[in-house]
Amino acid sequence: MKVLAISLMAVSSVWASYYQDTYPAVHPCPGYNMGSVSDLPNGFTAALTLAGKPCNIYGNDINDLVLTVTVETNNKVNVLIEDKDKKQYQIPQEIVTVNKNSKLNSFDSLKITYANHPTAGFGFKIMRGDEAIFDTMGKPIVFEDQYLELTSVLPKNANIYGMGESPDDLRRDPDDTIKTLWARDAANPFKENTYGAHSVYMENRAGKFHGAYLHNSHGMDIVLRNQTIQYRVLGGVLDMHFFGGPSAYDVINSYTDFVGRPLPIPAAVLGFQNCRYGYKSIDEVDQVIANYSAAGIPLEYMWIDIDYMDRTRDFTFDPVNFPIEKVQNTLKNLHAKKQKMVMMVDPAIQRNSTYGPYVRGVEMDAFVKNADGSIYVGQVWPGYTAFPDWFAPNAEAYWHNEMDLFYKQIDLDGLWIDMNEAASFCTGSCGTGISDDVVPKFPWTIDPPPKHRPISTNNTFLVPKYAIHNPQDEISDKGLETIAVHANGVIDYHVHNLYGHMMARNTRKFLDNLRPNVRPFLLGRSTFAGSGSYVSHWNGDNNSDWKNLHVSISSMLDFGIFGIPFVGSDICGFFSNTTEQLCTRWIEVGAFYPFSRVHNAKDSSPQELYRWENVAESARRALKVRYALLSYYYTLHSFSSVNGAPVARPLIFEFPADTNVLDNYHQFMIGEAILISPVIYENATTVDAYIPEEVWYDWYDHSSIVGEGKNVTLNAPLHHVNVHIKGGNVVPTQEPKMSVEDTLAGNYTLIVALDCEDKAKGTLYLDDGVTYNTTHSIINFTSDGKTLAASGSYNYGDCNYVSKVIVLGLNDFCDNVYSDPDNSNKLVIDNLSLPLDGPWTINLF
Ligand code: MIG
Repeated sequence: MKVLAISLMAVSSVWASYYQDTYPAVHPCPGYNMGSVSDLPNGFTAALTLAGKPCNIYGNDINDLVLTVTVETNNKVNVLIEDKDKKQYQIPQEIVTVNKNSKLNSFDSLKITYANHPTAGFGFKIMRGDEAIFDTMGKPIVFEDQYLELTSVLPKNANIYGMGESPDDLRRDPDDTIKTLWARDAANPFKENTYGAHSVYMENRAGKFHGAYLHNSHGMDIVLRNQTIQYRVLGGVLDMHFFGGPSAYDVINSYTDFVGRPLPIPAAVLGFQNCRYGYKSIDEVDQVIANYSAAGIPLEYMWIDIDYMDRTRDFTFDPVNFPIEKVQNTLKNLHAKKQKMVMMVDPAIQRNSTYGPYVRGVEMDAFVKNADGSIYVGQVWPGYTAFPDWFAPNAEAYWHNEMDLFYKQIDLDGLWIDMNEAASFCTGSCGTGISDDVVPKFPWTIDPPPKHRPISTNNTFLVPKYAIHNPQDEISDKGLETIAVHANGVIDYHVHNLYGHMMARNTRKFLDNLRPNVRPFLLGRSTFAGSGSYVSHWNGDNNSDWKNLHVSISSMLDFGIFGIPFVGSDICGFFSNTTEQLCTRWIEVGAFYPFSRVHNAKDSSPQELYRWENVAESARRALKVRYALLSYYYTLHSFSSVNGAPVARPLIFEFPADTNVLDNYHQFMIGEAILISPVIYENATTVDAYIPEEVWYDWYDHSSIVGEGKNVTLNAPLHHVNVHIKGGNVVPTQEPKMSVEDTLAGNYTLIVALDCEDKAKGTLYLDDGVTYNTTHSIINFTSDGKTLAASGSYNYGDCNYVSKVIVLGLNDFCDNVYSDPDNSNKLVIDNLSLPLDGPWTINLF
């Protein structure tokens, strides 16, 4: 490792934009001066001292800081700036378990340079070769108790991805982006903050990627403007981690190596799933299940929302509409057909002196408190509610016991945790002072709607001086109040963004204890960095409109960056009434989301896929493609859990040097082989699809297109979604059946899609699809256009075989044939029985 101090010319820092309204043109804060440097085994440390008069812009400047730089592997650098007294809140390792001992080593190497700038104090640059990928020189660091600021210059028109959760264009607008990280129960607020908090971004610079992650749980804005990226954080410390590329996958590999790898998924969750909020009875649920079968649409998981609950209370069953015996019967019937069931559980526990989960929570001291030690009482579906405090010593025992009692009633195949921002409908502890016996009548509504309380301006933990761009009157609105107290004495202000993550972690642990060695299925709404190790995710309450269909693609791709690759949006849209055409096109996209589930809001008209013949037809067709590719999806997810690589990928990840795809999110790829070019505009019957330079083969008729790095108009009549296979890949496919299990039990057809050099390769990962620690096989297929060979590790005894090989692109046509509608370059070899338990090589002709 080389650490090198560089001398700097004075750089005048001209501040515009956000300072214009409230601050003078020159930054008001002095920055910090770095003292002498001491070497550490993998880096160095130095004192930082406030370089001038405190500016106290949004808090109190902290005079003495400690800088610790660690080069953990040559491609990962950590710059930690913390207060010398360590009073600022830092995320404990037992909440977000970061890996401080990375073994990754093989990527672009990074170095750090630093200096004391004459007018702005300490600054540093993260260097990749001669290029600074992060550069704070001349931008004073601000470090106050309730405000941190860190600024780096960016190139003009920078290509920044990530930072959320926020429905937005995939590439964040470099001139006008404020990403607010503050978990919020908000339905499809375009560009604003919603459920999760992920302060990681990636940049594509001249074809190479790098990434940066701020490990901090506080509310923050990350601002892209004036060729800078600026972090404005409501507290904690500056704990920055930089990841070299050069590929997008290298960055995500390093990032998920640090915060946690995506959890391995059971294979069944790759099947299609149906949900809605508002099923009136278990009989209606039974009817929906039957209707799917009758329509010939595969249904792997049926979901039940809070409707099953007795007066929307957790862990209970409505005795009239969802009696437990009937629900158990539905589950039994589902299992008989290799189908499964998931139900929802919310964190909020009804406050009611006769309700067991509340009484036990009080006894075990497991709820979030007010400052005076009384229980914090908000409002959610069942009326006044308490909230499990995941910091409480007994929280785990409490929650696991309640979950255990619940699972003794119904032995579910998956669990859905919602409202864990944690959402609450009133601001503050609005039930405090009302007796535990007062239980609002069901259905409980906020009537009259609560008036907003007068905003307290003197408590800066309620109203911090720096107002993050959380579009509510107060940051406490819609959730726990920021001055609510956790068991360790920490107020929610510091840990708000961790609530969903902690609930997920705790719930996952329960599921692991319940069925040791079985991969759980857990879906969570509010997530934080590293949550992918515990939960999968859906993108929450979208709307049934075309823009939301489009944004569902970027939201899915964002979560690939966040390390939660098993993700999808509510197909056909949650709020408002979908239309036949929208739903038809939406399932053509949603069939390819890693997590493919229809979901609908309570008051919206029904949209199960069999409701319209056009929707049903598109569903059958698109899901056939998905099911043919189940083993391909499963292979991708298995690698994801090892190296973080997203399953759904933007084109820019696969073609990082192609500037035409920097902004592209109307198409996406599944792995490196499958390109989806869907219709996302109303009434369109063609798609302007960008076809990167490579040969591509149409999924359905195997005709080829030699991509020229241009848009091509593809036909897309109502039931057709364009799917292409990229030359250079061997794709394992199977005959689609009505269940995942039956599909995966079939023999394989290998599609050998040759590239212009007549080469192709691919991988098939095999295991039992259910347990951890299972033996597995990783089989690599390679072709040179003349032979096809299988080799790899064969520990999972699979008795299936490859029964068919389809070779595409046999003749050397790349240079002179634009397309090959007649399939003259295709060869089909049938009636094979090539094993999957050992290597082989065949001649193709
Ligand atoms: O505020 O349980 O995002 O999927 O259907 C609504 C009812 C509460 C929000 C979830 C949505 C779910 C709904 N929930």
